Amino acid sequence: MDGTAPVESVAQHVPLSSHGSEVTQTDLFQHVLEDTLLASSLYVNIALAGLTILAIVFLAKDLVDPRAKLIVVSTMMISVVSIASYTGLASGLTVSILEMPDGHNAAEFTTMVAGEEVDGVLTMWGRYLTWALSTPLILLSLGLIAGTNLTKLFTAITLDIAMCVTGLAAALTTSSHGFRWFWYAMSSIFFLVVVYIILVEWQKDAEKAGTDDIFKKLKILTVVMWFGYPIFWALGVEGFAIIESVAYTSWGYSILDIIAKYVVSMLIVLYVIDEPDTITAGDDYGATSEVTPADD
Ligand code: RET
Repeated sequence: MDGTAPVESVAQHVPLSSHGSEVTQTDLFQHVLEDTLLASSLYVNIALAGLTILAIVFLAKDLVDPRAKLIVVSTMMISVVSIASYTGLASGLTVSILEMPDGHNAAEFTTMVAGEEVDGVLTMWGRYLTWALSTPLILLSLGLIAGTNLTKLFTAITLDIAMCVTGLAAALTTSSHGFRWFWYAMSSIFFLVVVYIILVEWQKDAEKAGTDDIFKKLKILTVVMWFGYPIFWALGVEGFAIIESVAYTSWGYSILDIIAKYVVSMLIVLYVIDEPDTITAGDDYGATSEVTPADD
């Protein structure tokens, strides 16, 4: 009436591809669900994370020592984060169709979504986001088992978070091919420092603490599996697009997750539930006042 355009007509629907079609969260949810191989790589992990939580609660219910409990709680939280992470991916919340920049091997790739061909590839960026929460918990458990100090624990955990966030940036950068790999290189440098801390510093700490028998196993499993993630990133559609199927890459990550999270978690908990002297610290461990907290 007064001559101004109705607000609703302004940029309400932003086309996500150059074909002008709009990809909704529902479309992405359906897209994932209809690809049985892709969907199973996610749902299997939701189930395994749930089973791991139940197994840990059952195995650790009689623990007494607060330090042993801290290790177990930290280990259990890895699977708690994992359930949320995979639910985000399966529901379409944390996945997007992204167009890769010029010069990228997948720059011309298209994806069939809701019966339409859309420019871009399916990026499961929620993985990288939630690794920033799950991997620090893995390191907290490993660092405590190794009996390391706060400085080394803090350094490993902050660099690990930096590794995940810069990995997320690598996956989400669509402006420039070069910058994707610049992020990747930055993330890899952080990763190598974390690997050094685990292999060298924590190994020495574990020998002093008398936990090197279990730490050796955990260290090898962790480092070998963790190297798989940047390799899959580089091989998949976000990297060199040598593996063109998003479902194969997703299964790759899922298998690494099964070993790096659930298998490692069970090994940690089975060691800790015996409450060996090497990991216990007494009732007043971590007390926040002069008074020894009550045993629950
Ligand atoms: C990225 C890409 C950029 C370079 C590097 C990476 C490393 C990722 C790692 C992930 C580990 C994840 C785990 C998840 C468990 O929940 C981000 C793939 C170095 C090491 C253990």
